[in-house]
Amino acid sequence: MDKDFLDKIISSDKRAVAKALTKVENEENGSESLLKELYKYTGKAHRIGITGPPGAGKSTLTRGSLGGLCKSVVEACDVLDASGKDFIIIETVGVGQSELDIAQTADTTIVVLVPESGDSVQAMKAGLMEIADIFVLNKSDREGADGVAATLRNIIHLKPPSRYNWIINVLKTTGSQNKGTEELLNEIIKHKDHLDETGFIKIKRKEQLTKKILDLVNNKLEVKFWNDKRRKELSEEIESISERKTDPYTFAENIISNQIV
Ligand SMILES: Nc1nc2c(ncn2[C@@H]2O[C@H](COP(=O)(O)OP(=O)(O)O)[C@@H](O)[C@H]2O)c(=O)[nH]1
Ligand SMILES: [Mg+2]
Repeated sequence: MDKDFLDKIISSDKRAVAKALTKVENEENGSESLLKELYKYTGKAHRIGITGPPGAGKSTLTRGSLGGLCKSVVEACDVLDASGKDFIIIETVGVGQSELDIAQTADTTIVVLVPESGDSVQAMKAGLMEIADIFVLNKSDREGADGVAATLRNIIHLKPPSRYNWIINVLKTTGSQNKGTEELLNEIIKHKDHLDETGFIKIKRKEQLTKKILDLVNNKLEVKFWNDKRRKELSEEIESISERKTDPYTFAENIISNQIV
C-alpha cells in the first residue's frame, strides 16, 4: 500500500480523499487493501443518515455537503471518517430497502416528510417510523403543516420508548428559507450527546460492525460459490425444475451439500 497516499488521506488531502472515494466506489484493484489500512483510523466521525421521499427537501436541508451517488456507501463513509471528518451525511431516497440499511449504518437517522396528505401513513408503511431518531417536517411553509406535525407527534407518542430512552421529536423546517435548520443541527448534536452519555453508541457501533461483517462474508461466499461449474449445473437443471421433475428446494440443498468445486 502506498504510504504517501494513505498519509494524505488521513491528513484530509482533498485530492487524495477524492481519489480514494472513486477507488472504493468503483471497487478498483487495491480498494480492499486500502480499506484494511484505513480501518484503524475510522470510528471517530458521527454518521447522519437522512431519508425520505424524493423531493422532500433532504438535499436542501443538508446544503453544502458532498454530493454524489454511491453504491458502496459504508466504504465511502469509512474513507471520509478516516480522513478526519467530524460529521458525515448519507442521503437516501426513502422508498425501499436502502433506507433501512442506512439506519444500520448511521448513528443518527433523520426522516424527512412533507405536509402532503398521506405522507405520514406512507412513512409508517415503509417502516420509517421504526428507524427515525429525528423527524423533520420540511416545507412547513405549506398549508396543513401544523396538522401533519401534530399527527406525527401523536403516532410517535404511541410508540414504545426506544431501547436507550431517546425521545423522538418532530421538527418543522422550511429548508428553502433556512428556517428550522439551526434547531435541526442542535437536535442532531443532542442525539449524538445522548448516544455518547448513555454509552449506547458503543452498542450501536458493534451492531453496525456485525452487520458489515455479515454482509462482507455473504458477498464473498456468494461470489466464491457461484463459480462457472455451479452456474452450468444450474442452467442444466433449470429445464427439469421448470417442468416440475424436481423442485428448487431440493436443487438448492443438493448444490450446497454436494460441495462441487
Ligand atoms: N416550499 C418549499 N420548498 C422547498 C423546501 N425545501 C426544499 N424545497 C424545494 O423542494 C425541491 C426538492 O428539494 P430537494 O432538496 O432536492 O429534495 P430531496 O429530493 O429530498 O433531496 C427543491 O425545488 C427545493 O427548492 C421548503 O421548505 N419549502
Ligand atoms: Mg436530494
